[in-house]
Amino acid sequence: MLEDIQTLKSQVEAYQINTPEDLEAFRLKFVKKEIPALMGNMRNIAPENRKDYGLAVNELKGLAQEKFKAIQDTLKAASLEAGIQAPLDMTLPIVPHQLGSVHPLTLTQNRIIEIFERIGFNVADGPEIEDDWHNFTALNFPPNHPAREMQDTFFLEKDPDIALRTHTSSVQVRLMENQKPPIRAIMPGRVFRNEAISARAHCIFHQVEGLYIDENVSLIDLKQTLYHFAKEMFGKNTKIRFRPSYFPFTEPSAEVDISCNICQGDGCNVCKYTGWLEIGGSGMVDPNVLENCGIDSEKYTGFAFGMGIERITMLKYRIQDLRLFTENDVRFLKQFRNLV
Ligand code: 2NM
Repeated sequence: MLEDIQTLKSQVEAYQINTPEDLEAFRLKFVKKEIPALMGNMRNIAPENRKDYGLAVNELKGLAQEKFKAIQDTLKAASLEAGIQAPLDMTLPIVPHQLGSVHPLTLTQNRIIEIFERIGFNVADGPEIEDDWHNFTALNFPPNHPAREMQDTFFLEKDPDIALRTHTSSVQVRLMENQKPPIRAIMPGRVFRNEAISARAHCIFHQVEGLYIDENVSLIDLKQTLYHFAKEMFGKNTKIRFRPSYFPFTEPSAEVDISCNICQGDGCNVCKYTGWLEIGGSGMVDPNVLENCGIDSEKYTGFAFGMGIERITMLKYRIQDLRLFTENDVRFLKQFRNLV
């Protein structure tokens, strides 16, 4: 039996190939037919010899494949040199040109900017790496506030005064320090919190915060501004409600809800049968914060608000899992192809 393999091996080695047709004949004779036939003989081999036999056939198969590949390359190179190419079929349909799409978070951020720019807000940005003053102290966070703990904030190991910003309020502090009122601006950007990644949380996410400081700015201005935003973003029938809350940097403070855009307030599993969805927080800037930033709190008042861009995007496009935003699965991303 091993002799059969030897014979075939000699034939493979001796086989003359000069043209693509010879090559195809070689492939059909050895690779497709005779070597597989030897393989098929396995059951006629005594069990104690099967291993050697299998190895020998496999070796022969490798030899034939290598010879095929080597000659195929040589023939291809030769035909290219001679200027012979596969004929171009001008009737074939063209390969469609695939355009990329704008990321859903960018879509939402752009829309938010557009809505606020139209009512007179500027867009500001600032550093993602912040010091304690801009991220916490100026914002009225007491020294022992839980947000200042390692498990909530990413601090620089060598210098605990430096951290990745946990909100874009730090940009608002910089703005208030450097600009005289009236100030009317929003700050979209990346923020960082030391959290485990899940369907609802990520350690990197996006926020947009807004700030309006002038003489006589009141809670009515805050409510109307956010009401306008909600209608522009989620449709003109959207309602808004404020729930009293607490933030270190605002007093009074309120959580902001919109009427559920899925059940229109009737109650469904998205709004947990409450008819309302939380979109962010807000309040009147605490006089301490104004003073910390060099603004006369006797003369000026202001409102501020903050919301998560991921959350707004999930509500608007009914996305169930936050992780889709960072996985770059084209099947997800291309659904936003026609939106700008
Ligand atoms: C929020 C909620 C409420 C806020 C406050 C300030 C500042 F700098 F003026 F004090 N910026 N952003 C604020 C207020 C942010 O996010 C949920």
